[in-house]
Order: sequence, then C-alpha cells, then structure tokens
Amino acid sequence: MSRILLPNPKLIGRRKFLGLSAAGLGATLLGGCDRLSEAPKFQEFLDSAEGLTYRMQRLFGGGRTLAREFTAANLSPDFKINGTHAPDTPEYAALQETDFANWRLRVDGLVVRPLDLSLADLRAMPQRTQITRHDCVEGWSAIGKWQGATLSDILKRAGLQPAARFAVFHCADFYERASDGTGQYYESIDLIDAFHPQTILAHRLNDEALSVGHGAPLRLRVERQLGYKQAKYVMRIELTDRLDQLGRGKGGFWPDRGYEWYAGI
Ligand SMILES: Nc1nc2c(c(=O)[nH]1)N[C@H]1C(S)=C(S)[C@@H](COP(=O)(O)O)O[C@H]1N2
Ligand SMILES: [Mo]
Repeated sequence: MSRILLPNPKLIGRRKFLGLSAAGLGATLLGGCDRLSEAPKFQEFLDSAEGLTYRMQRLFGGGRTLAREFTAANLSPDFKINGTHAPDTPEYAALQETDFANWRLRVDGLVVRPLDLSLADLRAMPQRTQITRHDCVEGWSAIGKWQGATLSDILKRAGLQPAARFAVFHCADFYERASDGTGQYYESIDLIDAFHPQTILAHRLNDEALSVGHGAPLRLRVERQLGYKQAKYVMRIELTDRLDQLGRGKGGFWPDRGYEWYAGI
C-alpha cells in the first residue's frame, strides 16, 4: 500500500476534529461516491494503524457538528476584505472583463470524471444558503450570508478515485511572489470537511454576486475553520492523496508560512 501522508496529529487539537464513528466515517465518504464503496484500498487504510489514528481523532471531536448559523438580523453591516483585494494577473483581468462568462471551475486529480463547471452550471445545482461567522486570525470576525453548491455535490458529480484523500483549492491570486516560485494562494481540506454539509463553493454573499474583493467568482466556505482556509478566487479543485508536493509542502499558503493546516474553531 502506498504511503499516505497525514497531517501531524500533534499540531491538531482533538476538540478541533469532527467526531464520526468508524462506521459514520465510512458511510459519509463511501455513501458519497459509488467508486469508493468498491475501494479495498480505502477500507485497508481505515483498518491500518494510520487510519486508526485518524479515525480516533475524529471520534473524540464530539459529534458531526455544524458551525453555528445565524439569522439575517445578525448580518454584519460591513464584511471586511482581507488578503488579496483583486488578483493582479492578466488572466484574471480577462475573466473579469466578461463578468466571468468564460470562467470555468476545473475539478481534477484523483477523480473519475474531470469537470469544467461554468457559473451557470454551479447555479443550476442544488443551492445551500448559510449565515455564518467568519473568524480571521488577525482578530476580527464578520457574519455573512453565503450561497452556493455544496462541495459534496460537486465531488459526487466528479466521482472520487479510491486514493483521494484531500481536496486542494488553487486560487487565481499570488499573495506574494516569493523567490522560490511559491506564493500563489492555495488551501486544502480533508474529505471529512469536503463532505461536510456546510462546505460550499459560494458565488453569492448577502444576496449579491460575490464581489472581486470577497473572491469572485467563487470562494470556499469551510465553516468550522478559520478565515485563511476560506480560499477566494477558486479556479481549480484538485483531489490528491498527499500535500507535500504542493507549494512548500504544508497544504496551504498560510500553513506553508507557519499557520496550522487544520485551523479548527
Ligand atoms: N485566494 C485567497 N484567498 C484568501 C485570502 C487571500 O489572500 N487569497 N485571504 C484569506 C484570509 S486571511 C481571510 S481572513 C479571508 C478574507 O476573506 P474576505 O476578504 O472575503 O473577508 O480570505 C482568505 N482567503
Ligand atoms: Mo484571515
């Protein structure tokens, strides 16, 4: 069996983990993808020592918890823009010019059917709306109403290959142009968060099309994690079995620069 790279458990507080029984974990992941249910390798992984550690961490997290949801009365009058305010590449400028009519979300990597989804495709999928609080490590929060397709529906459409372990979000912006060639914003989550019901690819904020500042045309909402996990300007979702070959190897722009990969709140 090939080596499976897991996030370092020492970096990850137990309470930050979503609890699922072994059966629950299997059901969530396997139920989502027909291919996975015939996946001896994934079953092998769950039965392995590493799989056990992973399962136990999830088990002690205290239930398949949802992030708190709020009402319209709680909406923040101002939702701060942070990090990139507008990607400064000619490619992004060209997409913006036609109001993202030519933009496609690429879904590839360890999937059965690679996808290229337009905004119309994403709007035609079942929509989830949620009013949640965004918490940035810099110490500010904002409550906003997000709308989009669930990542689980997108992944079901693509179908996962048995080896898939992580969803990686590749963004349009370079937050920094480092001399080692890294600096393009990216983030990643495991399949538990990928199939969590509140994990959506949002194209609307507060009943309006997502603005460029907030990540147009599409950004991730992974509601039980901190602000820097909420990737804006998502261009591509790549399914992988390891994170050490991307960027500086820690699974995200800010994790590469010292922040925790699992930024649970
Ligand atoms: N592509 C991209 N995504 C990003 C960032 C960024 O700079 N680029 N900043 C992150 C941080 S630190 C925060 S707090 C939120 C800010 O989202 P907002 O601008 O919609 O408030 O986006 C996150 N996602
Ligand atoms: Mo942030």
